Amino acid sequence: MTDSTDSPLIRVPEMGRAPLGSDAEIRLAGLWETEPGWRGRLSTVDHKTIGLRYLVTAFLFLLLGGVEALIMRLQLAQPDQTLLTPEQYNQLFTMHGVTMIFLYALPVLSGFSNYLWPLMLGSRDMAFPRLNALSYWLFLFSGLFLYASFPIGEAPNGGWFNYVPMTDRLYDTGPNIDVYALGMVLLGISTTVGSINFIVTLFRLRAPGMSIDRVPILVWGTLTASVANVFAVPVVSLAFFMLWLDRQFGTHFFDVVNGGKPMLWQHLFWMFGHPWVYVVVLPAMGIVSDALPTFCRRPLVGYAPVALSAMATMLLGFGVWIHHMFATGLPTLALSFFGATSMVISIPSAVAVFAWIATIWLGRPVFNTPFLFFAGFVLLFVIGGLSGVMTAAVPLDFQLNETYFVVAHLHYVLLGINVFPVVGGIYYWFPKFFGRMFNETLGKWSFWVMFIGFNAGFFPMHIAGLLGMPRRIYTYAPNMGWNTVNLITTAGSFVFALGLLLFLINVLVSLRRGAPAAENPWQAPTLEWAVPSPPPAYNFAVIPIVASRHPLWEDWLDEGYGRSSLETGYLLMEGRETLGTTPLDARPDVILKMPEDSYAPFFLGLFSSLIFAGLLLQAWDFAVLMIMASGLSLIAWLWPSKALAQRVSAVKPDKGVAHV
Ligand code: HEM
Ligand SMILES: [Cu+2]
Repeated sequence: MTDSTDSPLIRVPEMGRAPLGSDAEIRLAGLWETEPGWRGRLSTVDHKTIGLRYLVTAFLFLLLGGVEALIMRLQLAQPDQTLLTPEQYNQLFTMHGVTMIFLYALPVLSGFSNYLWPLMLGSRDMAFPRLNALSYWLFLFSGLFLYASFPIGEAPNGGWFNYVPMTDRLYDTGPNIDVYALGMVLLGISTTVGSINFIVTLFRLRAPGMSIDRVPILVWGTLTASVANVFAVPVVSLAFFMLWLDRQFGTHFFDVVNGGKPMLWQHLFWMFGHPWVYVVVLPAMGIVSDALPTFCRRPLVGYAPVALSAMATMLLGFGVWIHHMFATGLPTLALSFFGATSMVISIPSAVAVFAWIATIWLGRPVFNTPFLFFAGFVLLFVIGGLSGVMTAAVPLDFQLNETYFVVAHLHYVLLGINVFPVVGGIYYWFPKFFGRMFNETLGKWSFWVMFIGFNAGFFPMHIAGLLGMPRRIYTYAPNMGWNTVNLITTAGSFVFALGLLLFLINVLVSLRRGAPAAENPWQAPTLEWAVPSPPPAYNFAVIPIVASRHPLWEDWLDEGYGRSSLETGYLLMEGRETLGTTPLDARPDVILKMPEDSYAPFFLGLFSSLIFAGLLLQAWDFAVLMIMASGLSLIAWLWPSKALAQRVSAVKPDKGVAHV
């Protein structure tokens, strides 16, 4: 337990209880609830609403990207098909990649983290609730922006890594690439502000007693990813901005005729792109590390090594980007160095895999739906890891580069390590999100259909690659020997899509008809399961005091840390308030005044997106106007508000009251 004698709090918050229905609880609800109707919808800063919005929006993008993929698979099911023109195929695979990587894979994880972090950490919201709202709106608008030119047949078409010189104005004259370039800069703002919010929240908003070694692994995963984003995203934003300048104003950053450097693009892109791969998998691995133990009825084996492995992966992840460029004619020494680091990076992942397997092995697994998804994930992780190590071998990469082997590998990694944990995670937290249980039978069906469809669809792609089928081809001749594998791949893809559909049906049906869920239907160990399902607007009626890593398992684990105090805690109800604690050992430090709902984030998001629309359409006057409108929204945002001023209490700090 922490000591309060050196607590610098000036106004000592009252300790007490606020059970459901008590005066205090009703007062809290009044303070935190969002206005109903469209006013509330546009102005809310509640992290739970924002989290769900992220999840839903990202899922819609997954469906969109999925439909694009299925159309491509129809075209490739047989040789010499004419469903798509080559240009349409280019746009489809580009938009599919862009959608999945940028509009689905990270945002969906941000959705989980936004919803869950404050609940897991014992706080009433994220550190910067309005910034959180802004980050969502910018994500939504940049998604719409990236899709704006799709209906007129001018969508980005240079592949998701958009290599110059093919994407210079000389070779790609339409608006396609400008949409991609500006859209990515806009999305980059959203990712950056979101990441900063996560970092500050972790270090300042944990419940008292939740020292840094007691946070759930999802928090570690998202923290690591957020730190990486702060370094990686500016690189790619800069690259895309430079490309836009080249295209728009004739600068020569990448244009080789005038001394520009096309290779610079590849370096900048992959310095961002490879860490990004970890950004979209580490939080998902965190989901598994937190949820799997619940179904194994024991704590995760190796908490510290797993948390450290996330960080080690990320650090090494910044030193391997060259492996995307092995075939570009780099010096041999560079090849050996980057080949070696690319192999070394599989070590921390192996640590995590062993930890999960040991947890299953030593536990008493309950084979219900979420468990199936997490166990399936472990298997896919191993296959994806193996094919990854194969491409890290430089000579083999020369052979496999630009073939379907790479397509197979990247889907094992991205679907295996992102989609499966995400769907498992939604099943797992569904009762918490919505206060209802899902249908278990349908859940199991959705898993098996997805799992079988996935392997049938994507495993044969390895073989197509070994048979020499290049990626990004819109059709092939019948005598290449690729007919059977492609037909199986297409059939498998549709089976996988069917499984995903079953999952969605389950969600939609259970939302209305599911049995009511209790607070903690899985008997899980972490704090989010201590509040009602769905959680009230204020999350915690009192800020709890945490004594161990598994606050809800203390009775039977009996680890000797004492008991957490969940019913009695800090009341904090003079306005929207939550407790700020010290970064490492989480001692009470400040009372944080949290902002009220506001329209400013929505309008700032809207106007800044319109700046980019103006740049795209070369409507300079309009862009300037929108810059001014953004400035006004920012002033409205920052306008001093009485509610945010801290009233210093006349009462002297009373050590007894603040005792934790
Ligand atoms: C229904 C599931 C999916 C199917 C059937 C599918 C199918 C495909 C196909 C056919 C291609 C084009 C290959 C080529 O012509 O080179 C492709 C590319 C790609 N896919 Fe998927 N995919 C699926 C889901 C995903 C997911 C969930 C992600 C990421 C999270 C993803 C990321 C990518 C990427 C990054 C590319 C490369 C795009 C490029 O070459 O620029 N896919 N996928
Ligand atoms: Cu890589």
